[in-house]
Amino acid sequence: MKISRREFLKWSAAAAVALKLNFDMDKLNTVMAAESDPPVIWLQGASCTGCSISVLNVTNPTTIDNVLQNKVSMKFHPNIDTYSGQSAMQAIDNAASQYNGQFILVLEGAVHTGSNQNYCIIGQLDGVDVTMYDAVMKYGPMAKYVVAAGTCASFGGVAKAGVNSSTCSDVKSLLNGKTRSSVVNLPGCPAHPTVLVQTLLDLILTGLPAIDSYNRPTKYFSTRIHRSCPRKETYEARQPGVYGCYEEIGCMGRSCASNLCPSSTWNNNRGWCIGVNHPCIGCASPQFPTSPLLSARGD
Ligand code: FSX
Ligand code: SF4
Repeated sequence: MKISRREFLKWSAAAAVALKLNFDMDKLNTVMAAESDPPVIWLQGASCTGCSISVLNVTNPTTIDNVLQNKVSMKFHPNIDTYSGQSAMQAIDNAASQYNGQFILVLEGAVHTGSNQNYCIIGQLDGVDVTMYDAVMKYGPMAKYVVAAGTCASFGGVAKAGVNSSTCSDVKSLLNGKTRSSVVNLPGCPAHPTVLVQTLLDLILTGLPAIDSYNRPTKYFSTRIHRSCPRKETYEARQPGVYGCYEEIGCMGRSCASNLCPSSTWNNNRGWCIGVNHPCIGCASPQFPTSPLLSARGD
């Protein structure tokens, strides 16, 4: 049987995964994704890595193996790359230089600004510490598109909550006026996997999507959850865990915009917060985390 080089590489990657072999995803993607497409560099700052976990679990529009093998040329991702230390930082720097003005920079997590930005050092390049702030300010202006993945990167989120003693900032405030196009905010704690992957594909295939005043794609953030919630007009629940509408106990569905939560839901369409009998905590809101539920618990 005759197979193409592309098929051979796909089978090799699948076999390597099955056998738990260590293979260089960067080199593989360099070959398999279209070289003319904008590659992706993904960096993590003040986050819990939840947005990366979310994207690794994507099922719609396709699964992560197909994304990484055929759709997106991922030049660097902290959790799936085999690089570490100097070679990781060098890989990021090389990719940014090689694809200057062409790559998509995905930033996950908020960015520490105080104490010389030293609360978040992401690595060393030639013996010099590189902070997340340094990386954002260096690579942000070089990128064709900048995507803020998750509420922390979009609005500060959990990382910036309360008195913000670690001086976290959202991405857009730091890069204001310094990027080649508007920062695209994809809030959600974590960001929805379909929103993340489809937005990357939209950027690659058609360019910047329509965005609202919070820089969110209107395609995913035009509707508040309450508007399409199936619990409207149902029994008013007095506590989580029982079926009903949670308005009386602080549901944030009236103020939180997220088209996919009530429709596509989460976990391969298995469920969503209200669907499993918990009020919406507004995790995609610019004000998150300020849910009355969280305050009531003293968080
Ligand atoms: Fe924040 Fe995300 Fe919440 Fe965690 O990118 S949006 S804490 S799920 O990982 O940064
Ligand atoms: Fe609205 Fe929340 Fe009640 Fe759903 S559970 S109808 S989002 S208040």
